[in-house]
Amino acid sequence: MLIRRPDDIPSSEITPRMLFERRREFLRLSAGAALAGILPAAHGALGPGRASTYSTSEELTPLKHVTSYNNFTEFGFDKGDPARTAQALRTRPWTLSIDGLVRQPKTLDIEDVLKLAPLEERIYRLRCVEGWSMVIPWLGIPMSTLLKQVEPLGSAKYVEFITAVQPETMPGVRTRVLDWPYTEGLRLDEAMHPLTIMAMGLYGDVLPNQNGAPLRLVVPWKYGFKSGKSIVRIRLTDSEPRTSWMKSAPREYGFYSNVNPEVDHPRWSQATERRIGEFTKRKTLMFNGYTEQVGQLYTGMDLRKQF
Ligand SMILES: Nc1nc2c(c(=O)[nH]1)N[C@H]1C(S)=C(S)[C@@H](COP(=O)(O)O)O[C@H]1N2
Ligand SMILES: [Mo]
Repeated sequence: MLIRRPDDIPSSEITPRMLFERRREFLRLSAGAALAGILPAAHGALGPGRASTYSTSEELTPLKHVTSYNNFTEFGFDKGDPARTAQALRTRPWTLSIDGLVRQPKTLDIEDVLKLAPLEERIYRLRCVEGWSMVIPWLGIPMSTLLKQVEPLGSAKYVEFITAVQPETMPGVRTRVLDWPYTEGLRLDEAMHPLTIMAMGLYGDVLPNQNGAPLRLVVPWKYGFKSGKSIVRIRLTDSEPRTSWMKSAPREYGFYSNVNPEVDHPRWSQATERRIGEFTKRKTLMFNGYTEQVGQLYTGMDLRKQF
């Protein structure tokens, strides 16, 4: 097999994935990189850019789109707002509390969360409920690793994710569009599923503020809004938590919010999506394409009613 050196390749042929890998190579080589301490020492079990059970091999969405086309209502309502305004977000000091129905409630400093386990690379599709999607190389740890730290009690059935409120830095929280803080929720078995991660980086670097620094939930088979950004607290409960979106529009946003092309949003179809950076629409896949991994979590449920 002929392997071309990057220098031989015209820049028009350089793909986001190649940029991503070069960037990681650069970070690996630069001992002084701020991220050196938190990046995996080796390329991790998955190997660089290779498809695995957990990663898609689809083309990555260019970094410039991932960091400039965002939903982060605390920082404004236009897709371009968070890239500018979220620069004010204070991400240090930062603590994460995990409490509720657990044997060992804990408040962890962000630096300790970063050291809990080696960061793993996961290339996931992200499908927004509004009908667009991206493919993003996340760095994170399984949510189960985090939850095991506090030893959930047998009575714990659900997990609530509570995100930061910084009125001085977040213009959005001075409005009443949502009931702040932005909260989300999962069933405990969904939160413990190996696909569910707490992301701390993307594209081989620390998480940009607009993508939910320093800690952001990622649940790839659910609509993007389930992936709460800038999380400060995780609470285990015995009843289904009410989320910010359920409170604001219960007919439109259910607790499960699994990506499902067969169940329309009351105001639009969910059958197709536009990959950011592309023009033609593609079909939306059941569970965002993760049926093999997560389908069994929902056997016996009527997904039209429990949407
Ligand atoms: N705290 C918080 N988290 C949030 C949101 C938000 O408004 N506030 N928006 C959600 C929505 S609707 C989507 S589609 C994704 C977008 O993530 P991205 O900007 O990293 O692509 O973040 C989700 N997480
Ligand atoms: Mo979204």
